[in-house]
Amino acid sequence: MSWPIAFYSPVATNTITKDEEKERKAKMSSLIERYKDKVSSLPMNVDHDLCKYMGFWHFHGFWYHSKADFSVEAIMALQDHFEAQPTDIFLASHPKSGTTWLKALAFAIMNRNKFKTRSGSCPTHPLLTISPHDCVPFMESESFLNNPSFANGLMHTHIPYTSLPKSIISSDCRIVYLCRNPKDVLTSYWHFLNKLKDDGSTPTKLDDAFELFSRGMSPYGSFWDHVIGYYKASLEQPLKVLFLKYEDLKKNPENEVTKLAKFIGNPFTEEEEFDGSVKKIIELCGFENLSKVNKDGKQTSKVLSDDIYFRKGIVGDSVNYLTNEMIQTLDKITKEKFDGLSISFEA
Ligand code: PAP
Repeated sequence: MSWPIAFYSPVATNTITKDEEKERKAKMSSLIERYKDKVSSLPMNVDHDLCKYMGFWHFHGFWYHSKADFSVEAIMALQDHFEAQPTDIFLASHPKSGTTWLKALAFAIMNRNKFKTRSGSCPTHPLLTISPHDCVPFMESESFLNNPSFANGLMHTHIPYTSLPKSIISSDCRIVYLCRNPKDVLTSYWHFLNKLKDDGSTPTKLDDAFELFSRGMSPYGSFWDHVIGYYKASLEQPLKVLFLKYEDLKKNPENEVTKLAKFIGNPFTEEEEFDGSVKKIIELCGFENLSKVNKDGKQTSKVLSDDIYFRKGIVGDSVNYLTNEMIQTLDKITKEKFDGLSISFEA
């Protein structure tokens, strides 16, 4: 890229500094200007600040108080300039599919030898004090900041598979995709949206969130098409793309975490399997632990308050919110979209 790609070091910061915010805004303004013509030619939904790019809906311009920069302009810039390294690991997901959990697990697996103690959890482990979002950089946003280099090659993206920068597809880097039941994704997203509206603006009605979600008008586009892109890639290139499910992680964490460690090139040794290392990582990254860390009142994430990423962390909570009609509609879309693919959800 024309500016250095540098990532956060896993160090807690209470908030974005004024200089960082200024720098972020300046870079985003220049991106918005650079891609103005390209963006203006895209189909738009003005009511929801969305535009359709390469088959998926995305926010454009400054989104949400200008703090979160994951807009279509950022994707275009990454497509033009991002250079993946063969050793990179990209964690990918549709928003609200368990990103925070996957970030914590991959970070804990990759860095486990740095924070090893004989007796169990290491008191200086970053995940005991800071957000998984500050341990694993978000490509669409943090590639545009000059932060201390954190070059362990672990990143996260919400970009659909077919819109990824070409170097990610063509290099030997690996991708781990996490998918979740769409009914729980919608439920989680609706709560998230309304938590974001802490400025007193009118809450989004569930009916409206459902309507948009079922039409594929979510940030990063249709949930189903997003999943299909990565799922098909995982079938075509199983050594490059690992496809995981939130529900499987909940049901059989040891199996899934072992699979994840092997795929990202950090398999557990026989000794580790025997001495409980896998269990310790699962415990460290569990909802109970992470939400406690992030509920102690301090904001560690540079983008949003950490609390917003932790709600219930369970499977099937959607039944408590969605109407029968909504459930039937979403089940029908899922059945039609995933027809012929082995993607299914119990709940
Ligand atoms: P993001 O895509 O915006 O980063 P993401 O982490 O994918 O968000 O979604 C948040 C969901 O993951 C929340 O689900 P819920 O609303 O249904 O409760 C959140 O509670 C859940 N979550 C966060 N951390 C964990 C974890 N360690 N284990 C299980 N679920 C988790």
